Amino acid sequence: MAKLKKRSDIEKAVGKALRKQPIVDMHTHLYPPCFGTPVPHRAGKGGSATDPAGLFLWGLDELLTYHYLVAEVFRVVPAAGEGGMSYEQFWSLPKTAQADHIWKNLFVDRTPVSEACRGVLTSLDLLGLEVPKNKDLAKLRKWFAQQDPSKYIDKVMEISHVESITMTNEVFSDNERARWLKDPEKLRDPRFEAVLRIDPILCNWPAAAQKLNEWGYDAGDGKNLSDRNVDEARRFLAEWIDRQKAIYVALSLPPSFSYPAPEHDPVAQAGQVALEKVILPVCAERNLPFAMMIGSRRGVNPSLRDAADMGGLSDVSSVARLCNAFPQNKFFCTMLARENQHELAVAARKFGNLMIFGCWWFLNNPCLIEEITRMRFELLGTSMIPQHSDCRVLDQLLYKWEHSRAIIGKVLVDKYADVVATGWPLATHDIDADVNRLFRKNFRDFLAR
Ligand code: FIX
Ligand code: ZN
Repeated sequence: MAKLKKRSDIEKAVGKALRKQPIVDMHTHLYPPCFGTPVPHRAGKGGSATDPAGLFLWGLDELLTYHYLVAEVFRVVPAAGEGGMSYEQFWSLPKTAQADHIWKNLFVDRTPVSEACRGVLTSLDLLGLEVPKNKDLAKLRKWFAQQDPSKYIDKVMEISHVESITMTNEVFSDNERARWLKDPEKLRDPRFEAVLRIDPILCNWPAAAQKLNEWGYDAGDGKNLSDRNVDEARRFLAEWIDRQKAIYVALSLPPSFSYPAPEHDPVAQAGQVALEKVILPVCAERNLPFAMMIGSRRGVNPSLRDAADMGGLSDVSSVARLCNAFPQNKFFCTMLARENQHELAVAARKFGNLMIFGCWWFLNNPCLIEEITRMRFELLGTSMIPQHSDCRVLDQLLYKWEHSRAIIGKVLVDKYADVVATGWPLATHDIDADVNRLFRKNFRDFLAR
């Protein structure tokens, strides 16, 4: 097998490997059409019937009203005062009018240089669609309205090279829960895998316990967990893992999350009991990883709804203590603060049961993906999962993976060039194997371990 010596040959081999590598996207908020289509695309014509609370989001208007762009439009059109648009006014508009407002203010009146704006343009470009000279959306809307939703999913997955989409299935969302209770078999789509999302169990046990009691599990008073309450909460988790066929269990946590929980905080104390006696034992028994996404400060500006949150510095030592105290458990972890990334990568060097993943949310920007990926390669080699998409709208798979793939490829080329400079023999199949690890195998192996 020929060895690669010149940088240009390495670049070609990395480019080729990336172009043919199928991706398993380990964290998204995407759903297939069987979870309901909120817009009347092809209703009654082979497409799913319209369902206002449906969870399958796709197409131009969803792309333009992504919460990243909602936050950006309120920076340039103030929520109060002359020439502004209040939050209430914005949210009362139909989706197409919200999209028109965002399009006008972020794409027509200004140059769309932010990553979220650029993302819309990349997605349209990859679909072969031209942004009309007069920037009128009518033609584009017509094109999207002609798509068959299920075939369109195939098309987006093919262009983005995504072979499997991992959902986030929120059992504490009434909307989603009702769908699962109705007929779980009707919610299976081989292109999508489920993840049981359980934030309130750890973050707000009193509220979670109240819900569990309403749903027929004896979860107790929300303060203390008796043996019976623990058994019942375990039963709840196990039943939902089965119902969803979940491949892991996940939640997001505020920057203040600490393990052990602070003594003066009874809610955090109860959460810790739920973690130690319910979540981790069930995950261990089922051999499912527990994913912690740490650092989201929720509802900083509630009027922005999904765009209301920001981030903060988290405590990596708590993650290390959990990995140490529960060696029989497997942990996925990502953190939202740039300042946490180095310490988290160092923690992953200490614990084989910790798999770090992705450049989450406000880190999913080219300059930060590059910095974080480079640092991870240097500390962990290829034993990590460099990216997930966090898409909420199907078509975002196109841009999120296109942008990340290019950056990960660029960093890989640098790392290979450094190794080759020492005389190390590097072959194309080594590159193919590494790329496979990064985009698919590390995730699958960790699940199977
Ligand atoms: O908690 C999460 O999974 C976050 O990724 C989301 O809640 C967040 O709103 C998001 O879309 C980030 O990209
Ligand atoms: Zn997410």
